[in-house]
Amino acid sequence: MAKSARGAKSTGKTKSGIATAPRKSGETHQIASGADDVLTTNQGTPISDNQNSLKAGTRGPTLLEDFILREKITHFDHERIPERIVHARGSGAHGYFQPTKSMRHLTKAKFLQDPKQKTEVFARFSTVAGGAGSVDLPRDVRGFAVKFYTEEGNFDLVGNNIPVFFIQDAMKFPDLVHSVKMEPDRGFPQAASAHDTFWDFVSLMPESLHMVTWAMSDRAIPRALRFMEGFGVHTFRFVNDAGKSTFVKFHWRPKQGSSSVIWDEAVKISGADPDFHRRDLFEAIEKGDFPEWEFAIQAFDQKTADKLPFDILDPTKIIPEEVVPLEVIGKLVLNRNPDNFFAETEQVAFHPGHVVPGIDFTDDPLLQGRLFSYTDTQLSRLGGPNFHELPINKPRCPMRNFQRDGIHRMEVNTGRVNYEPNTLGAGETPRESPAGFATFPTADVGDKVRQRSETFADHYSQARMFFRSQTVHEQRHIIGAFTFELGKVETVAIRKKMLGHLMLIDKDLGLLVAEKLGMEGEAETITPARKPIELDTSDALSIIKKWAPTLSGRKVGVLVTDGADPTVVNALVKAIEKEGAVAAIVAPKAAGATLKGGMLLPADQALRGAPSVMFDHVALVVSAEGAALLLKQAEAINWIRDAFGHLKVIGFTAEAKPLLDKAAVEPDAGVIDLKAGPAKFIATAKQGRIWDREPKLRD
Ligand code: HDE
Repeated sequence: MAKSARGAKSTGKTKSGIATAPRKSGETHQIASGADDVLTTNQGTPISDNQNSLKAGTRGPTLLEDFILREKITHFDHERIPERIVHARGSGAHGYFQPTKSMRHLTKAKFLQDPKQKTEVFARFSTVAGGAGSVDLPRDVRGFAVKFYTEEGNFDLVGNNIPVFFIQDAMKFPDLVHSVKMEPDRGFPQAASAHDTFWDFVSLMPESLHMVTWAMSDRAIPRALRFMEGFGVHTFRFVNDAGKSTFVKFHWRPKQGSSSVIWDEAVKISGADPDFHRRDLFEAIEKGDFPEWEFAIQAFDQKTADKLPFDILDPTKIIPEEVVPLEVIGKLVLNRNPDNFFAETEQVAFHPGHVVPGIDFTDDPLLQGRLFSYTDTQLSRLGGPNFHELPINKPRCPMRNFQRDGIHRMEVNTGRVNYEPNTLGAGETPRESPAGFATFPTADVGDKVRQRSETFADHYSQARMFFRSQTVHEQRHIIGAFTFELGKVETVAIRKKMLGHLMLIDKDLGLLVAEKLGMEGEAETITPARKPIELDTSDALSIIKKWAPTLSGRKVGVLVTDGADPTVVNALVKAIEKEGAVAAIVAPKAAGATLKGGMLLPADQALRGAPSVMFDHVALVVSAEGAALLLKQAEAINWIRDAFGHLKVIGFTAEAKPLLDKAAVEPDAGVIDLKAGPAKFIATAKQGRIWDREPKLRD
């Protein structure tokens, strides 16, 4: 049962006996502590009293002389560093990358040559708008950043879970971020785009509409970090040994499949478990259920680029998979949790400019701006130019150059020579190498201008393609999200302008949102800079269309009361675990439930602390007396009502019927009697949510 997952925490072994990957990074900086060790100051001076400060008399003033107290308090005062200006809240994990085939024909990057070679990685997932202490499930884009510690230096793929971006030019980034963050006078809302300043900005920047439509979709409320796709967003280049360049777009595809939660669920999860995503990632790795992604590329040449109706340098556009197919070239496995959240997840410094020979940039104006920003931000965030020496950021290959000194320098360089070229370094002095990174030479040079290319001017066609590629259920969610967000906007003129944009994306989308806002006929007429064109829809853009039936990695909450039938509980739990899912026992009391026959079944969670939003599906295995007690508890009725409202499969025993009735559960294909065993419950749950239930519950 799920309990064993908890028991595995400190052993390094999982319930299935799988050992998590051995500790590797930063070993030289780790301090092992034993019971016999003496407490010391940071200078190593043994401490005899860690309870009392030095005072003039037991009731007298504390003395300035107390260097132990001052050292301790000074350190404490500075235990926080400025959080990231964006992507402040994140969760990370270690793992490895392995190519599935050699990519020698396209790139000379050494870590992509040999399918037998594993490269150590650290990945960090994040929300964008909220602060470091905000919740995991706001409606937001998620960062998906991976640091590859390759033998030729670190390669950082600093992407998102949405394949396009809000803006086309780095010049607009501070404006975008200011508009979405808390409003500067009032300091709210935290981690939310549903406010006037964001929608004011969006309504004036039609280039953001494609990404905004993605952000209003279920992609922005993922079920878990493990269930997200990732994208490099910009067009990059691969360069091979012969110096030939090929354009590439990078993709991460979760082996676990993609899934999201429902907005009402997200709202409730934020209260029930603000760390929902962080906990999920940590627990999955801790129990040996290692998340895995396929690494895929879309590779294409200039000829293909020229045929596309968009500019490949425009980061607000995708290249549909149906036009340039994805080629899987490797896999990413996350198999070790950080030892220390601060040292690793907080101090890791990603940078799209961290590339290795064989990978190069394009002139995407957003990417070009990013190449400046990421080093600059670390100077204030990590306090100086030596952040590359922190264990989590340090290349695993040798790092040699003549950069010296600066705040927090850890390396103790020796010798007289700190310049190049030199003759005095005698044999110990690093030199340039022809195999080193060389920028791919491009010929295009133009006038010095501040202008947007004409080829960036269509802002509606791909937003339309995205909306029309969704299932009706997903479209309903997008309409609901726009209605919710614009409903929070107080300035009516902004709403009207947004409705005008939505009409251009898709007339039905605009009309339905207007109707739900009670603003029929109020859309402002907007003349697009370029008339949208009709594009083929793409099934790859829908999460539901790609659903592969599975329960693997999911969590089923089983509500059990005193007197419940142990045969039903055991059969159900066994069947759930056989699918690679977790069965979490939820009981009215934290200690557990005493089953028929007298055996105590320990609870994984007490009902009060585990609302049904924390599970993918639920089951009720209760006795008649147990049900009678639960009938009087709002938590129990909400548990069931929410599970039904969130379109989950609900398994039940006959005794639970009064509870289902009180929770207004109507029989449908997802409400399943467990009398005949768990098979039907499992088969239905593998299909995912009961989407057909939704129109009956919310418009
Ligand atoms: Fe970032 N971004 N960004 N960004 N970004 C940062 O760097 C920036 C953009 C992304 O887990 C910052 O170290 C500019 C696109 C991720 O540590 C900062 C522009 C994409 C993370 C910064 C962009 C991203 C960041 C804040 C427009 C997807 C978190 C702290 C020109 C392809 C990485 C830091 C982590 C973080 C700047 C646009 C992804 C301020 C100027 C597009 C995943 O440097």
